[in-house]
Amino acid sequence: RPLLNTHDVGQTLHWYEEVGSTNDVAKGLAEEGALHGEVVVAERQTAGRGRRGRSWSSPARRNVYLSAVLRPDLPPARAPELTLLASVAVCQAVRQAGVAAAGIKWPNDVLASGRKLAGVLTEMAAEVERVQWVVIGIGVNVNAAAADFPEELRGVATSLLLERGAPVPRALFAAAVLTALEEWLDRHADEGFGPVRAAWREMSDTLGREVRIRGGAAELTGVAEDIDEAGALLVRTATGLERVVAGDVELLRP
Ligand code: BT5
Repeated sequence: RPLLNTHDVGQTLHWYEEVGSTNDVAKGLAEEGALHGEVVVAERQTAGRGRRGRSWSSPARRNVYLSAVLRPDLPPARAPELTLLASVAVCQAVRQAGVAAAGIKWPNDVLASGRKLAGVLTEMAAEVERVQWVVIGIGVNVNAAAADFPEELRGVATSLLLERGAPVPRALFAAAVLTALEEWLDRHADEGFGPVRAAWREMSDTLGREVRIRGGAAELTGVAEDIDEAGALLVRTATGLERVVAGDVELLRP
């Protein structure tokens, strides 16, 4: 069985020793007409990005930093489904790599032992009706040791190495992520969001938990009950059920 078991995703690979952000490189390629499934991967990033202008710590040759150009046949309003889909693919690959207890924090984090192991950053360009391209950026801490993280991330971030106690070959792991990503994209194209939603629920570290949501339309606290058919988080608050489409989730109790 080949390492990379895909038709499209990752079959064209743009490899860099160093970039600012793989998402920025992938967006440039997408604008120039890159095909569905082209992937940018880098050994390190000097300006790795999270959401809302936050940064992504990207030490050299320890972790996986990659971005896939996708051309899904979707209206722009459904693009958020792809963030959840990518989180499911990453969580699946992480579990296969031996971290069985990994789970997903809505919308884009993969956690283990309550610490962040991976993040997903989705960006897109759309016309009125149709998505032109989506870039899905994935950062996974693979072989980072505690000392590879900046001070402020110690106790907040973890890696496959720290969770398993043994290193994981990065190329093998990246191939597993891309293979899982394509499997879920194919399934999403054929069957819609339903199967992704079911897998997300099973992998969720968020549902049933008391959460505080910040950075979205409003700040609120309640119990995360479910995700809806569009991937929005449904939170039961003292005053009713709130539908959250964007924001940062803080898990309030174990
Ligand atoms: C994310 O943002 O989690 C999305 C991260 C996406 C990174 C990939 S790497 C390849 C591609 N190219 C890019 O430039 N980006 C993508 P957010 O939910 O906003 O979380 C950011 C927060 O996570 C930061 O403010 C830190 O608190 C924390 N953080 C930063 N680096 C981390 C790391 N390596 N591991 C764990 N947590 C980290």
